[in-house]
Amino acid sequence: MSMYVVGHKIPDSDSICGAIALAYLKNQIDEPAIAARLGELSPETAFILERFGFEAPLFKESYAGEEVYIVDHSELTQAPDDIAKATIVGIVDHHKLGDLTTSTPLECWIRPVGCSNTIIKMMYDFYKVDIPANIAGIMMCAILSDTVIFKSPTCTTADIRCVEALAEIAGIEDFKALGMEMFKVKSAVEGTPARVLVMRDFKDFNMNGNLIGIGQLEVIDLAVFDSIKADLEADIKALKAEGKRHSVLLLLTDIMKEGSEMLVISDDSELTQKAFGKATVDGKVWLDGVLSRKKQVVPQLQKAFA
Ligand SMILES: [Mn+2]
Repeated sequence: MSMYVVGHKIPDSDSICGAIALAYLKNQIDEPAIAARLGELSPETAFILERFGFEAPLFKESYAGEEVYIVDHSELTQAPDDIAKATIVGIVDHHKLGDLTTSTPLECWIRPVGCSNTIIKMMYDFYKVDIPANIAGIMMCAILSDTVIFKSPTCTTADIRCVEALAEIAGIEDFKALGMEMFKVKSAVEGTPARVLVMRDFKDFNMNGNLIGIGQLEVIDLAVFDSIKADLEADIKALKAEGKRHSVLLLLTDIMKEGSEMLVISDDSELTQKAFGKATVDGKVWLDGVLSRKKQVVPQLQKAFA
């Protein structure tokens, strides 16, 4: 029986490239594996797969009765809906430990680094398996994406060394230029419906019983949002009204200015004051230096809900 290797809902490049890279490694060590995904590819991920000649992993939402290797998350809200009916055989992740539990022993590769693919590279080294050039390419791009080309406070020396090694294997001389190309693809938001943008990189978190949805759009210039910001604000308001969320937050991240404007709809009008020491004015707040949802937004919100 093959295991399925799958990243989180609304997959990002780390989840997709990680599933492909880890499934390949598992097959090389005689543990049959199939890369899968829980959603559509983002334009950035489509660009990466096209650049290195990969098809999208298998789209599969149901895993009841299957063996599953979890990539890039450990939160129930981000996992397959029927994960409780599956056997989790392993987790590779670089987020805070979530609430997924298992009934059987599993392998865990969890490290506080900038990207799951950095850990997957450690797994290749551990098993002494050579990384093919095209797989090295997608792993490298996933790390450049997650670490915002090394600018994110989540980036570690291990991530940088890893990108350098993978770039050599992939035969990419100027990996920073390729990283900028990726972020240019990410910045092309005009003409895309507001809901698609809000949900493009969206994660739900359970914070002390409150459901908090946090989206993020990383661009090279916030001016791309000038003509559509009102639509985005209206859409997160609609999204909150449709569901059971306490708050819907959308981070508009400027990777060059290195900060984020957060659009806020919340049951608690003091939320950003409590979490970040800055009041929300007219549904918005500028958070200087904030690039990382996992390190600079989620923990601060968790504390506000504690
Ligand atoms: Mn990741």
